[in-house]
Amino acid sequence: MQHVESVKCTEENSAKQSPPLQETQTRYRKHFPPATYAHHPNYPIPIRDLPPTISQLLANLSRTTPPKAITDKPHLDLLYFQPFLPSSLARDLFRFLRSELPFYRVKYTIRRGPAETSIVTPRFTTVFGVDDTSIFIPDPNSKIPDETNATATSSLILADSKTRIPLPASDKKYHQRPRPIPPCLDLLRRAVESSTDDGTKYNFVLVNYYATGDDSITYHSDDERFLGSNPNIASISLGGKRDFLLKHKPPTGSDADGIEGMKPLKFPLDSGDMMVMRGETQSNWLHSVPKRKGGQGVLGRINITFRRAVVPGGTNNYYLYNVGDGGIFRWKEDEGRMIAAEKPVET
Ligand SMILES: O=C(O)CCC(=O)C(=O)O
Repeated sequence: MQHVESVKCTEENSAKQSPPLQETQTRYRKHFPPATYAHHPNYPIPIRDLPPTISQLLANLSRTTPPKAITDKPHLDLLYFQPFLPSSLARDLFRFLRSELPFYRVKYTIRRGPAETSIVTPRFTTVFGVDDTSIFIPDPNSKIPDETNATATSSLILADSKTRIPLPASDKKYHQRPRPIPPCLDLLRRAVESSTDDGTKYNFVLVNYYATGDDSITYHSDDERFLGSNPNIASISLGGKRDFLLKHKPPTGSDADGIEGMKPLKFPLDSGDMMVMRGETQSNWLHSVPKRKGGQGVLGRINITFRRAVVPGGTNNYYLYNVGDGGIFRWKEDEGRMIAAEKPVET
């Protein structure tokens, strides 16, 4: 979705952050020793596979605390996993994804009356996936031996999901080339799908990185038609704790009773928590992660949402607002910040 951000924010935001120096490259390498990478022509960089220390835990998640259903407000249907991932796994996954994913600081313009306003998204973003009308399938003509995860990803091509006929290069359905969900996020997708057990199959992963407490997302709802009606959205938090606010949309007519004057709900989402927004939540509620002074904002926070887009409009929207047309940013461990990188950064 295009979130029209309330505050114009610049890339200096990312450079301004001054967390204490985290760890050196060497210590990071030692923690996550050399591994395999997923390659794909539509990826800007190869994307590292999860080290076995993380993937084994993810594949064998056992639930100690049952999720809490929150349905005590009009049209609200939340499932709150507190936590979804144990804290050490959440910490390792946070450090891994921040270091290994390509991020963007997307710029776009909006028209307000006669004036064009330029917006810089006040957080880093990235996205993978394709809507229901297409599917990634192994290229039948691929010469690459299909032995490892890495080569399996590199031979994926887009096809029509009904006929499984490959989309020709000339196809104009997508404005940007969709990227298959890399194995490191696909394992998480599967863990989410089996934990929620509601039959939802997600085809998109959107990742936000809030570098400091100055990064945010304004009130919005993910109520676009391209998600179908009453979409489920599963949202995982990693890293610094940040408040997640929900408020009801302005009531209409007879609906006002019990809604007017209702205070926003506040969930201080911690590393490893998962909030699943279900049913009528998107069509009736707005959510946000406001800027935050002090607290854990300085630690950085990753948010991962799993969604299911049903038509190509969803794919075009997600790549436009989460990849855009600028260069990539990569986490630089020894500087403790994201840096603009035209070429892959050695880690
Ligand atoms: O960071 C979060 O918890 C919320 C993210 C969100 O609302 C979105 O990506 O639409």
